[in-house]
Amino acid sequence: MQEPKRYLITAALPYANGLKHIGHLAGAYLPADIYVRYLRAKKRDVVFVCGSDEHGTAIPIQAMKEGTTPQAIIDKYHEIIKQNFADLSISFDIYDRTSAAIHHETSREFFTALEQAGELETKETDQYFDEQAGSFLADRYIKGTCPNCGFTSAYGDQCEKCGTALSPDELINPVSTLSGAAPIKKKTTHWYLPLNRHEAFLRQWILEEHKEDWRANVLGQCKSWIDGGLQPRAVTRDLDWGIEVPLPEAKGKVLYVWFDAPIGYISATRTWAAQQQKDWKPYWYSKDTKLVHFIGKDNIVFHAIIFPVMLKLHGNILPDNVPSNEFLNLEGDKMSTSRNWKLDMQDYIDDFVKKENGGPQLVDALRYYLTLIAPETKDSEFTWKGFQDAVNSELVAIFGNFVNRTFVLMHKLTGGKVPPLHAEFLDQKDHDLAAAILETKEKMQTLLEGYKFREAQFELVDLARKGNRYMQEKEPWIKAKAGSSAQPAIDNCLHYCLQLCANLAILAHPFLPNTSKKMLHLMKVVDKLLDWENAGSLKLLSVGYSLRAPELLFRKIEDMEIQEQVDKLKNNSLPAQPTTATVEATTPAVPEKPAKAIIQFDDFAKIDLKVGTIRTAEKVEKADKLLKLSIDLGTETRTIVSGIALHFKPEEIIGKQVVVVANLAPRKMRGIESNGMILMAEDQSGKLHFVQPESMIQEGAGVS
Ligand code: B3M
Ligand code: ZN
Repeated sequence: MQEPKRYLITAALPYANGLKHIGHLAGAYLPADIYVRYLRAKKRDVVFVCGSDEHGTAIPIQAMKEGTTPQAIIDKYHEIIKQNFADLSISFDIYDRTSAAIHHETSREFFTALEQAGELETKETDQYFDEQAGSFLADRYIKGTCPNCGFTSAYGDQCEKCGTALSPDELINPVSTLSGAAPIKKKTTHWYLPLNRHEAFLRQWILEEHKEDWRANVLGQCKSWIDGGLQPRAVTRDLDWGIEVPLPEAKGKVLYVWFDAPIGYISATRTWAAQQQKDWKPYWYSKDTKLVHFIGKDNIVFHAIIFPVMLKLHGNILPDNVPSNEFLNLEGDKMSTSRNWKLDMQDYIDDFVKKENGGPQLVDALRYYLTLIAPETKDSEFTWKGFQDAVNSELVAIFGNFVNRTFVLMHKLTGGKVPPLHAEFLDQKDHDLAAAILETKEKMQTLLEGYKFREAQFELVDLARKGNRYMQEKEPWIKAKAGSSAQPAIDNCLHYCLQLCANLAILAHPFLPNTSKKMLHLMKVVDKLLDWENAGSLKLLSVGYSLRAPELLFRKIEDMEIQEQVDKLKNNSLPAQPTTATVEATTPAVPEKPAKAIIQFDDFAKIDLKVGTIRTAEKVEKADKLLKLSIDLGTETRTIVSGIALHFKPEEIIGKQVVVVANLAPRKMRGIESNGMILMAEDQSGKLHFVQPESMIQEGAGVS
């Protein structure tokens, strides 16, 4: 492609259904941010769009879990995720939402255009329908026995135990998760995007035109999809959460979330352009726009195959690249939300950034480590030890150290000012350093433009390493002992070191924006210095200019800090397959136990206690301690699995009132999801007693 006139950079729209972890950050958002910051420094016309994906079954399912409405879920998580990105210096030009009116309008217009052009097909199929709830069932709303491993709570699209992808028809004894009833089959019509019509185009465009510049993992997935035979994909769903299909005969149907979500990039561009009083159209229609989608591994086919087909049919430009990372593991295991084996952006922000000794430098520390281990070509692993090493032995000991030494010596040996250069005293080492600066800039540029962020960052630190070596060899502090005859050599050394500092600020900026800013402050120069074209120059700081006193750019990460994180991860994680021995549904207070640590009122206030009435109770198969209870909380009925089967017969507790911890994270026991726990008291003899109101009261009453 010729030098593009403008760049449109997108990062996958996260579902607004929960906190996002550092695997997400490393997968799409951080590399996209590095790329965009580089383009901005090159003074390119660039817009960086992202936002919340607020449709699909993920949202109502989370709402059921949290006992609230889908709208409340998206409102809550949109704000949190948006703030998390801002706190980690991800510099979107807009963080939009797919619930926005303009997005609904853009998506409907898109669908209509394709439909009217005859590019969609309709097909009638039999689909599961819940007669009690009066609605068709999305795959996620159907549970049953996995035909592969026999797990009894497999979903209609996937068995979470053995990982097999399923279709609802394969489930044995399917039941609706809405009502618990067995669903029936009912006829329904849907609109399909016939990908099969576009095979020749996809082969040519992906496997020929992009065989050199797209990453191997992306090409590999595309090839196996195309070779596997492209099928028509349904782009509508029977669901009551989403964008209504703009056809009278499609009443009650919505666009499939993967149809509308990528259109969200277009809607976000429109909103941004309106805010900037710019024309959005060239960004999506003009061939001289370079469109790049940064995504995670599980989004590849949607961005490399399906959305491009939609764009082509709609007359838009196609992505120039779809850089996708592999997965980031954590401390020897896959990151997992259900097992709580993860590090959320929010946790890192709370534990590091917001601490008194934290702040922006620890934002950069995370960005640095995540880029160092970026899973660009294969899965990689985040370990707390690795994080500590990267910060302490690279950011602190190489980069920070070089800048600090330069400033300390400049104040000691050249009066706190940029010393003059004495050309006649320059030697080979000085020339080599100058050459290295220019060479690094060029290398980094090529690497950044080729989406090789890990290697680009390596070059950056390597240049700081060269700076340290140069200073070590020049030993200005030793020369100073020789008296004034050595001053020209000292001046030259510090002059070069200072120019190198200025260069490092420019080159570091895409990766470590906060550090870069702090360096500008130390050098008393303005943002303009950070223009990429300035890199490579040895005339960035003027002779005689006085600079600030040194300040450390980074602090060390202590052993204790990382030990705390490892402990926290292990203590908070949930087992994949709970055993009967670890029943947490009740925590009887055993008197012999040592008293627990003092907590603050705020800690207690986090617990949502409610009065409920037990409506049904039944034994859990092959688990002699467990009872499955349904508990009426007034506005909803909860399933709670409780370890009280050895103490009570199911029939004798029906109708009893209990106190429920209503906001406990859901947890699976014997394949049943338990949503809360009930409070029990244990007496001296080990007998359990219900904790309950003195007399029957309204279900849902709060306890405090
Ligand atoms: N929300 C899936 C995900 O968060 C989906 C991406 C949409 S990008 C248009 O992984
Ligand atoms: Zn299975």
